[in-house]
Amino acid sequence: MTTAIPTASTPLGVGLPDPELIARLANELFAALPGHPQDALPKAPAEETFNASGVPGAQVFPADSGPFAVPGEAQLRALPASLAVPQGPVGAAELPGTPKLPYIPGFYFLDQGQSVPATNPAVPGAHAFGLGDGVPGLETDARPFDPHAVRRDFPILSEQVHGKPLVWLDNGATTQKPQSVIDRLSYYYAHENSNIHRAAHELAARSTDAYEGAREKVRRFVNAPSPRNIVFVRGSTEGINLVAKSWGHRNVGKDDEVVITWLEHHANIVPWQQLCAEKGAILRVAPVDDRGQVILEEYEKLLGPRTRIVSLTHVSNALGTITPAREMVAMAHRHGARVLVDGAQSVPHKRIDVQDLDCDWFVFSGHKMFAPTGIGAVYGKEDLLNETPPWQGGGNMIVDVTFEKTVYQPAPARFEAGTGNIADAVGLGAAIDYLERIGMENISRYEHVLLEYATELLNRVPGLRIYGTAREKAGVLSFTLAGFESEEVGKALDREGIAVRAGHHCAQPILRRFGVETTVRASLALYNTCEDIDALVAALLNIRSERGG
Ligand code: C6P
Repeated sequence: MTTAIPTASTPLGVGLPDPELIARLANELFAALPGHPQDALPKAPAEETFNASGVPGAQVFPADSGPFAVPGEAQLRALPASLAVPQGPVGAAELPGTPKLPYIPGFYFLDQGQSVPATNPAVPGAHAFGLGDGVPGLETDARPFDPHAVRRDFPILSEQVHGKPLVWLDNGATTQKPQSVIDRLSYYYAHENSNIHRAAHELAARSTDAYEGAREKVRRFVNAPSPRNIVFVRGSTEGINLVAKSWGHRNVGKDDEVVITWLEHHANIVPWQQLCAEKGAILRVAPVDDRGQVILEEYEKLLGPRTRIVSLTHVSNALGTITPAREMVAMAHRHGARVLVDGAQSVPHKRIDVQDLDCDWFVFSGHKMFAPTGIGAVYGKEDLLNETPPWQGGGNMIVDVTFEKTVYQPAPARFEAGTGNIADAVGLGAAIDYLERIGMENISRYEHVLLEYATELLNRVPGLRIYGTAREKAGVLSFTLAGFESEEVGKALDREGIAVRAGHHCAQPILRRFGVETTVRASLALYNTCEDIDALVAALLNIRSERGG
């Protein structure tokens, strides 16, 4: 179904700005689109949420634990190109024209008979919390992935900001928390709070079980062989520093080389720069092409006998590029180098398998995957962790202390000196339960549909340029709007209740590679919808119209 875009008597960009007209035309534009891809997904019942509270006795339990279904590549088909927005005379200079991309937003159909396999294998102890472990017999009973039902799990998404409904598009900075994570934290403090590993009393046992249970969930989430591979840290930044300042300090020497890519976040540049400066080592940087993809031939040329470590991002926070991490790890290993993968931006969006990646370390932050702030993890190969000296000393990480010497615990305790962030580790476990209940494959596929929809619409906003067009891309839309500072756009969007990040995204080198100091960044998560994208695009059109552009 198409709707003709009406002819305007005041052509946009030529006559006086008319916000009402812009708003009406924006509405017409959206109406003329063939539909929101998400609308073709089966709907969950209005009252249903996907929350698994993770708290014994809590009421917010899902009706069942069946697998979810979203359209997969084989299941999707776009409507014919004739449904693309027609070119019209209306404000021809300004109104978006026909789609430039081969992708045409359209209706998608889900073969109702198909189901996505259960992703959450039975977990010992999960029943105690009523969590979404695979329930035998439900595998063929596909339940819909309904982003609106997902949204109901996140109380903050019902907030009003400046009198407008909150549109949270700053997920790259941090994600919002589902009720199950919030409940799990209060349950911990109400019933389990104690220091861990240190006492014979009941609460110490409860908190230790909860903390170590969370470690097991992280192990399962990244498919590590053992919980001994998982070290709790504050987040990705601390994880990278741990490796640089412990393993790096011991193993990188004068004239050795450390390789990173142009895509890196400052957290994956500065610790290596510091290490190189201290040791007289050399930092080498693999370049990217104009789409923001690592140029593998150039990367390979940087690898050699002096390369001690490669540290690369899995997903770029500034551009959204998904790097060919598995291939890059293998290439580095062929040269005898160790590899750290920064998973800060990949964990909320795609299934992680550290054994398949074969990386030596993998770091991530809980707060970017719906868990609390101040907690994250380092996965490390066990022998590597155990041959690496601790980077901090204190309680919890020792076997024996005399004034002459200290014997350290094996991993992971040797890297967890002092009282850790126990409650938030437990909260991270609850976030993992939540994600696994929905299924990471389902999340990836849904976000991909959303990314394509958003890319299509944003490309129609006059003067808007998207940075980062990698073939493999996660839900990050980094853009500039001609004639506007990024901060100005960010503030104007905020007035509409739309939260994006505007600035350098702690990734200055890659923005400068594209000739800009700042961009506006909208970053997606599983609870975002096409309506969120529509709101963003309408607000951007308004911003332009207010300036008379
Ligand atoms: N990027 C962003 O808005 P911490 O702060 O330790 O949780 O994560 C650091 C970090 C490391 N690597 C990548 C790829 C990242 O994106 C981040 C955090 C946020 O893009 C905050 S600057």
